[in-house]
Amino acid sequence: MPGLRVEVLEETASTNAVLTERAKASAPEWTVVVTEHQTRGRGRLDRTWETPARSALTFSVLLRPTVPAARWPWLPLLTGYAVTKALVADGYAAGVKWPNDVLIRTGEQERKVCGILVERVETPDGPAAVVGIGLNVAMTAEELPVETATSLAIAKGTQPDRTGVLLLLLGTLVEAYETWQLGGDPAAERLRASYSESCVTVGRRVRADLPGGAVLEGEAVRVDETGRLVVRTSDGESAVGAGDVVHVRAR
Ligand code: BT5
Repeated sequence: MPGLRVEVLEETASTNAVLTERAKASAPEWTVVVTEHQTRGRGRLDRTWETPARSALTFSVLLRPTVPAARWPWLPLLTGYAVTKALVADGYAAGVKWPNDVLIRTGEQERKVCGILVERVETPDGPAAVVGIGLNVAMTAEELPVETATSLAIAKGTQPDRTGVLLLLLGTLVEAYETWQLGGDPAAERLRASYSESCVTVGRRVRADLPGGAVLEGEAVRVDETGRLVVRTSDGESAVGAGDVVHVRAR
């Protein structure tokens, strides 16, 4: 188990931004920045991540992967898988929506409980990954920023302990990352299998909005070796890359 260095900030704009600065100043792997109140949380593609003070877990973890560059696209998926594994272990009906939104199922509905933003940062010590995780923990229905969201408290009907959930998430992230990072090809293949099992997108009808306005619609059939989602349409199979997709919606 690596040494975690956890820094807790009362309030900050974005933990990813703070950790990027720490990474450039040579912070070691497994430096973690947590905030009680994130005021300008960042989503992907310039979207925002909104959470009221003390109601969510908003934190970032610094990784310095040594795997070949071609494997880096798996990091966001690995993180989504690790969060899902922790939530399932804690009794939630959680699954990953490709590539890395974590959803909780209640009845017929699937709602987003966690968003992940992984950013590659160039540092004097080589490229690093800033892994940002936002998990809705204590929010009430009124406090949710969008209709498609949920929180652990809403899913369970009781208030979970935020510190306990943080430690659980860090535990599964450490385990999944170290196994993948040290285990070569067999571990990469095992991650693909485990990720695919926890991925609620595979087997569903999806619509991917591609850059430039093109739309791909069909059945998501698998996740390939590079982490892309393979979609079968009447024209055959196409692989959709994590960077290309704005939205994949299950029908
Ligand atoms: C994400 O983006 O889901 C990545 C969110 C990453 C947030 C973490 S918090 C710690 C770290 N520091 C940061 O600054 N960021 C990271 P995306 O897939 O683009 O989803 C953003 C969309 O999710 C928004 O446009 C809203 O529709 C929705 N959204 C915003 N806040 C939400 C919330 N609390 N729960 C569920 N959905 C939310």
